[in-house]
Amino acid sequence: MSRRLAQGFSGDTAPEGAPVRAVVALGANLGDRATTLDAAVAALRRVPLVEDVRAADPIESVAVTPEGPDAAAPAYLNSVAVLSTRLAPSVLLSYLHAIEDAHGRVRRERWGDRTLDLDLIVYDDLVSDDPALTLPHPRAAERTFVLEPWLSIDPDAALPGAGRVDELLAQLRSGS
Ligand code: PH2
Ligand code: MG
Ligand code: MG
Repeated sequence: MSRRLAQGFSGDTAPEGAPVRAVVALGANLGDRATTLDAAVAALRRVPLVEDVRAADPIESVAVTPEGPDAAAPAYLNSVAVLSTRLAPSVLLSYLHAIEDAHGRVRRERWGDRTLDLDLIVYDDLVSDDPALTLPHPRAAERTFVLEPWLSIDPDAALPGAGRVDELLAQLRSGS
């Protein structure tokens, strides 16, 4: 766990209540995906101490499974929201889980089909290996379906510890 996370974020809010930037990835591959993603963004806007939510236009993507891309599985709609918050990361995560639950999320197998998935990708510049909330999200750097919508709303986006999103995306696309 990083020192800031250990010392500065034990309460419900960020230190001194200063707003920080957070990035949330949204995904859905069951049900009315577009309506669900719209509703999830609306729900994010209603979370207390969350402001300035900006969401990317959703993109469609082939389901990635532990065995690799699976074109036979229901395809995903993916988006990314950038927001400003004074919530501590663990509290923000709890709200994300509550929004997932409100949209009928059933937790069965890992990476299984889902009505709604909300992942906290970045919280300020925090780097943490806490298993309850690893930051940045450990697989974000290799997920086109996260990086592409994120870059569309923030051309200067960067993943702490991994680099600029435009460069990560270029590497993924060139297969390097
Ligand atoms: N999420 C997963 C597993 N696989 N594939 C795509 N295309 N999009 C996702 O959001 C996604 C996935 C687990 O969270
Ligand atoms: Mg996910
Ligand atoms: Mg998730």
